Amino acid sequence: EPFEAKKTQGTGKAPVNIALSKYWGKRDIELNLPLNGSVSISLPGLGTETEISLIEAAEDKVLLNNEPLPAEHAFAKRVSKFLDLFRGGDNQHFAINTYNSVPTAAGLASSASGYAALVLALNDLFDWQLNGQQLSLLARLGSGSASRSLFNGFALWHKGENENGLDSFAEAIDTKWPEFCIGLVEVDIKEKPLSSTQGMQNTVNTCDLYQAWPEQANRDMQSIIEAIQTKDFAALGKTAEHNALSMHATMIATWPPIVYWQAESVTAMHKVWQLREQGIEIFFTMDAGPNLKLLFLEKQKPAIKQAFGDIRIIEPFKD
Ligand code: 2P0
Repeated sequence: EPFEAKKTQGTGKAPVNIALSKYWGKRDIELNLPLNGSVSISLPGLGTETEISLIEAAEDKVLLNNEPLPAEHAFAKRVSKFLDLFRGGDNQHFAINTYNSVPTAAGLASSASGYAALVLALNDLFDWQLNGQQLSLLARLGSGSASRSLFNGFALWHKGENENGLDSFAEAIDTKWPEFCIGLVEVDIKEKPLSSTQGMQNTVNTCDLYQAWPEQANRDMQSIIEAIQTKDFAALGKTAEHNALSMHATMIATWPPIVYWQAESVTAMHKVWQLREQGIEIFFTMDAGPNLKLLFLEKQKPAIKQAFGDIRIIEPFKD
């Protein structure tokens, strides 16, 4: 009996992740099957913790950071639709309490850690004892990038070839890189104006430049995997920054245009390029929001702090 609770409450915890080569565009919208593979790094200490239990009620009860959400709230609706996959019967509903230690939807993908934590909580509640690949596959059904949040360190999400999606899951790349640092330049943490789900749909449908994307993305993914394995930071940084800017180029060439950048985002980019001209190895990546994520090695920390002030610095293999 797959949907019989083995305990009164299940819990799960998962980190957010930042893609070094990005996921942008689906070949199957229902199953969240991507048009290209992607590689990410998880940020320990930033993420989601979720508790889940079964209730006899007419609908699910969803709490976000202890705030009950109305059933018609977009987040509650999306979670309930995902939970439809796991109901034992019509009157079987869930109470979910989910805590985010990142501002929701600020471009630090909380949907990624959210669905990964939710799948871990379900696995705990129902005692499925699934492995990382199986958990990743289920998390992908909630949100594509969630497939990568089941793992610490670097993760690789295989695009997969099958229509059923059974080969589209992520796995850990088991290279540890203690000197690897990420700096968070927070330009704006307000809710983003357009969801990634809608944004990538619009891009696939209206952007002529998008044709070139899947091929570049898959090439970048291979380069980044190689750079991780050989600890070639210059190659990793260059490929990650170019990949992010290429993704944003497809967004900008979408109609209606998708421009997540703000003026301060561009100012921060120029700062990165100036530092590079001075010989400091620093690169950036950006997601569906205005914030920059700086990529650098530990030895550059003083220079980064001097240039960017008191930004949050994450050391994924030390924190
Ligand atoms: C990424 N992003 O690879 C890319 C880069 C945003 C920009 O994955 O529709 O929230 O839930 O599968 O996973 C954000 O997209 O989209 C994302 P859905 P998701 O991190």
